[in-house]
Amino acid sequence: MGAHTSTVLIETDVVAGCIEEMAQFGAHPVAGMQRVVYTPPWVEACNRYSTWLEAEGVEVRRDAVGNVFGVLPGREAAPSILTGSHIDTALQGGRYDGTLGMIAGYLALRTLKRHFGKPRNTLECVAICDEEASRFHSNFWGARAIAGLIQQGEAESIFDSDGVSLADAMRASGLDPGRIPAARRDDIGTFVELHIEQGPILEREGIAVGVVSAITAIEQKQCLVRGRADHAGGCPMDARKDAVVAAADMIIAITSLAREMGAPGVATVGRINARPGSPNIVAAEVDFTIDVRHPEPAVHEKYSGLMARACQEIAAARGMEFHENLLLYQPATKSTPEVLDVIKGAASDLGITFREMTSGAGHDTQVLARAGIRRAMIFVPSRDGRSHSPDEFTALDDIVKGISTLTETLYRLAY
Ligand code: HGY
Ligand code: MN
Ligand code: MN
Repeated sequence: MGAHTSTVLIETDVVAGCIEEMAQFGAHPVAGMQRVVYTPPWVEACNRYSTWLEAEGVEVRRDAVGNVFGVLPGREAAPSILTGSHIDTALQGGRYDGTLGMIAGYLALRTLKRHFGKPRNTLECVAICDEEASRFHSNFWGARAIAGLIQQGEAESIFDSDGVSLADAMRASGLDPGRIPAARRDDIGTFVELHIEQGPILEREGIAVGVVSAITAIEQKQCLVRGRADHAGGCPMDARKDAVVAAADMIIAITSLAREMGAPGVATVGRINARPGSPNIVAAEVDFTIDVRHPEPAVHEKYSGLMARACQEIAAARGMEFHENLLLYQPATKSTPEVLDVIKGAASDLGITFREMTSGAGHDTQVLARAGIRRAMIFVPSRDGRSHSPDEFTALDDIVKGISTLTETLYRLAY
């Protein structure tokens, strides 16, 4: 690791061109982006990423689940230095979440190869196939493949809303689910992910770059409230077992516990369905999701437990049933101090303002951490803190500072 400052230049118009190009793949007809795994726009975006890399003479490798790697082989047989993020988007999401990190990875490799040639350590960028789980409950699918954390038979047992299995969706994109174990890597030493902040802190403080010291724990559950169907006209209010009313009280209880947990803790009910779902029927069943996050494992565990108990008590008090099913759990993750120091040194020597912060969003980084890979993240500001929305935006000037910090970091790690 050298102490030199590579005087690299990230070209603003090239950055803007890449963002614009990727936004063509999966533009939602109403607003924003919808590029979900193993669909035609996703395939086109992966192909374009490969084309960019090949045009720079960077070797392209695609793994069994469709992660696309650009590889600059190193002079020494040392662990790879990897950068990148996910190529899929949230439902009606924005242009920057994930996409910016994989673009940044490509631009960093391109710049380093052009200026400094062959690295000492193998240097790689990656477009990770699926992080958002927008189509399947696939729970960081791309990063889990790399970390060797996909269970045997899992691809056959997860279905999208049309009943298509993840395995069949892979086959439709030309991928063989039988090969998933081959995607596992044990030769990655360090992962550095650039991402938008998805919150308001950097913008509010006028700071260009966030250096992420920890990522939140995330738990998602599918909840079911079972009451009783009755006639909306004939059944008196005090004789009902209304699943919608019970679910509403549960959601209020969850929200007030989240406030008690305090920042940066949060809880969200992002999806809710009532059945049979008719204006003239008291609902027999409601299902809803809970997403609970906190970067301190003990606080997270305490409040997740309190929320579950509150729901059980609300159901029991009305003679109703409440069941919950775990959809996703990612433990909180701390960044590797040595990698954090390299990022801070890079930003500092480039004269770029930065601060340490935690991430309330989940990231591929925390899954790769579970495979023992050294890691840290670089955040760039999000306008008005907006994300998972078509309104996501980061100013080019900030993006260039973020990518410059990333490029310098990779130079120090790999050259
Ligand atoms: O939900 C998350 O935090 C991530 O953006 N998928
Ligand atoms: Mn996201
Ligand atoms: Mn993301």
